[in-house]
Amino acid sequence: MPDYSQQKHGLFSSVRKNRRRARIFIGIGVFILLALIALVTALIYMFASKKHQESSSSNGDPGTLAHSVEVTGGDGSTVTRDDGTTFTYKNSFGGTWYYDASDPFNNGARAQSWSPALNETFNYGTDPIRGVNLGGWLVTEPFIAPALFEKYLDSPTPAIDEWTLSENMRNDTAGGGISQLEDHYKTFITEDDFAEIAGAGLNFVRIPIPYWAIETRDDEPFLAKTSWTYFLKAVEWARKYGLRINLDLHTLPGSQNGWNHSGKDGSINVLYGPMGYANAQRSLDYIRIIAEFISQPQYKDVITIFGITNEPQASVDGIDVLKSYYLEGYNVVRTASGVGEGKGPYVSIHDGFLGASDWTGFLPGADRLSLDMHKYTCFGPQPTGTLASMVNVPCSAYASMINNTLADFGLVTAGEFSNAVMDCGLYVNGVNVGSRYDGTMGGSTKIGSCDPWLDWASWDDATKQNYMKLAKASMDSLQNWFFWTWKIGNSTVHGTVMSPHWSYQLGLENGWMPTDPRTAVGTCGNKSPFDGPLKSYQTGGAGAGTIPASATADIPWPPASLSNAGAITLLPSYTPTGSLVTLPGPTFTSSVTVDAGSGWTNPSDQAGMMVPIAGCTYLDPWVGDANPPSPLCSANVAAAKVAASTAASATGVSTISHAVETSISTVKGRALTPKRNFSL
Ligand SMILES: *[C@@H]1O[C@H](CO)[C@@H](O)[C@H](O)[C@H]1NC(C)=O
Ligand SMILES: *[C@@H]1O[C@H](CO)[C@@H](O)[C@H](O)[C@H]1NC(C)=O
Ligand SMILES: *[C@@H]1O[C@H](CO)[C@@H](O)[C@H](O)[C@H]1NC(C)=O
Ligand SMILES: *[C@@H]1O[C@H](CO)[C@@H](O)[C@H](O)[C@H]1NC(C)=O
Ligand SMILES: CC(=O)N[C@H]1CO[C@H](CO)[C@@H](O)[C@@H]1O
Repeated sequence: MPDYSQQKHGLFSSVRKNRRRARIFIGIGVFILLALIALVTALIYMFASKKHQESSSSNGDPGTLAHSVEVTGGDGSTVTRDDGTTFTYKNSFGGTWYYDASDPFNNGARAQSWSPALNETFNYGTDPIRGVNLGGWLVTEPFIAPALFEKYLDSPTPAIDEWTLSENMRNDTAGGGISQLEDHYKTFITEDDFAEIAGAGLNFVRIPIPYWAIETRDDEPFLAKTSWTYFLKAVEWARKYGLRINLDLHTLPGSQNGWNHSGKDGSINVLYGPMGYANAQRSLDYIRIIAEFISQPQYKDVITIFGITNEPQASVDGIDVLKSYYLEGYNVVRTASGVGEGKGPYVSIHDGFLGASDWTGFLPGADRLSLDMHKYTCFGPQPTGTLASMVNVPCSAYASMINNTLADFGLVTAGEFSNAVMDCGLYVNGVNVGSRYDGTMGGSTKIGSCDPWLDWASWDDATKQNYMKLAKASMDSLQNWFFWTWKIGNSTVHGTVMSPHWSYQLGLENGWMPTDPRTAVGTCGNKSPFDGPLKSYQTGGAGAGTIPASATADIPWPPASLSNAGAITLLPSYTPTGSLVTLPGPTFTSSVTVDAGSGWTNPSDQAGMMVPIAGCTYLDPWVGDANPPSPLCSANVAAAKVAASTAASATGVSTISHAVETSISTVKGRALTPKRNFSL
């Protein structure tokens, strides 16, 4: 029997609390009901008389009106989807949805009785985060949405990442062109998934989005801006079902890790290599634009965590360079949001795969900084033992580390983990890469066949029970977690899900993921897990935002040099003279006028977008190994740059001043057009 008593918001205490709450609710409920009856009567009367005035032949339909005031409900209630169709809400955990067309930003929904409603305080460090990723949706991945890629496997340039997928789609106008991506956004994740996620006992979703949700430049083939519209739908669906969002910026221009899921498989060009500084400047703008949007009062209580960069490779960039970038990213977010609880999101930084100890003591006093770790065991040496022998591995590997990090660093989340103990699964290592486990990956030695591990329809009860134990051991030891990922799509070639260890939904449907994730509590036998409170500044309380100068002295932005590139002063850089880009809010079909915000929280945050300097030379942002251009800029621009940076360092400002750059572009009398692939 799991030890629920170790959990502050555990099953038993919440039952007692809920009885008390239930009595209060019944009282409030009766009052609301009476108020509603009065309102409906008044509305029907108004509607009927208005109709009567407009046209004596048309009949007002009070039934429709009465229906539209059903704004909330729990288990068994009928929900009207945003497309007007209906379904029955299933949530046996006391969750209530909430949607009122005349008050669409109402945050009254609650995912479960034991999770705070969106308009209540979530006590980070005490209230457990139980989440799933919506991977492969707004950032595609071959192993999550294989059908998209399988269509273009035999093309001259096979689709292996979203870059080549987009190129293939654009060429394939007969097959739907690039709008096939929007079809995927429309169908892969829908409102029903959000309802199901709340009904599965989960209270958070982590949503990867690409930088091209904001814009693309030059010949970047990605579908620009469209995914933002679907992210906005996600926000409104999360709001409706009481789920909080961890927004994860999953791709940066140039790629921060060189992996397929960063947009382009190949080289790292952020904080590394000759375009590493310019791409980071551009990325920080995207972080700023997102932070300005999500910190608005309409959104801040739904999007409460912002992962500013997914999986940068610290061992490649160097930890100090990464720390400089994170400090700048933190400052960018806090400039947008303001400081202290209620002002914008937690700023979540990925550990760069270094482990918690490298981050202990990083930015003490920082306002709501959280550490993100991705815990996979399947990409290293492959297991030779039985599944049963591995189910408790997460307990020994993570439990005390996470426990200590919560006490030392502050909030630590496992932004990703899965049920995979070996690297079997279609495209799990990339398209046409094969697996270590069955020896099909270059350089690997076969341990066994992947077939039985992937044939989930034939798994026996013992196998399912072992995966269940493994999942619970991960959940219990990681404490605040996001399973990767909610859904794996079918392969068209195989007609089924080919990476079963990565799909929460498939596991729920087939009996190897817990239908009540609270049952994971106690799996690892930790009798006194950290359960808060976090230090005051770590939750936006007293002292938040006061970082001692000694903690930042060695990590200036920009750093003095980058790996595989050299001194920053010799690398291409942008200048903040571009027009600001803001993100639009959602539109509502209701005739009621609602303020969806301007897209920008802090009106005094007005520096321009980072754009090329006229007269300077740039490499392709995705260039890989190359020498920086030499000379970087034509002679008169170079002289102005030196004068400007001297002036800037005198005032302690690290970027070239707006005025100087404007005068450069005026003097040169040229448009600020980006230049690429200049000869070296
Ligand atoms: C949350 O919203 C609901 C629905 O409007 C409301 O009844 C409730 O009082 C609100 N709670 C708080 C703490 O504001
Ligand atoms: C798309 O078409 C162009 C022009 O025919 C071709 O050069 C390019 O290689 C094609 N791209 C892909 C990914 O097939
Ligand atoms: C995969 O295909 C099967 C059979 O058509 C279908 O029942 C199932 O819902 C599909 N799964 C996903 C994740 O789309
Ligand atoms: C976890 O941390 C808490 C509080 O920091 C501590 O009291 C407890 O002993 C730790 N438990 C384990 C198993 O490390
Ligand atoms: C080549 C490459 O980048 N492969 C990665 C593609 O994405 C999968 C799943 O996220 C990774 O496991 C691969 O390493």
